[in-house]
Amino acid sequence: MKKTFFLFVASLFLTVSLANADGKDKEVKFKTSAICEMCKARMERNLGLSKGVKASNLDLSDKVVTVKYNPDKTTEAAIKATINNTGYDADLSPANQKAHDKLPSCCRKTAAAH
Ligand SMILES: [Cu+2]
Repeated sequence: MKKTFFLFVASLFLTVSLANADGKDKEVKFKTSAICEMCKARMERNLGLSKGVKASNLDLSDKVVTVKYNPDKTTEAAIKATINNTGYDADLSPANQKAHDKLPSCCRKTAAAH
């Protein structure tokens, strides 16, 4: 009985330390309307400048951006808004039209892949 209890406590400690292993950062992925390297640079730059975002990487092969963030400082909704305000869709949340229309024509949603 004592041994079982010890194992239980030990596993509890292990779980807690594993959960803290990579700090409190969270990761989220959004499907975006990005098209080219310029889109990638633009989106990653704006995400990098926004509060609470630790890192971001846009994969142009599937247009999914992966964002690492501090949940104490920002939210998934705020990150989505940053992407939308940069001119791109994020999942079902549409791009800010004004920001989208300011993008070079090759980066707009109507542009063909290049
Ligand atoms: Cu582009």
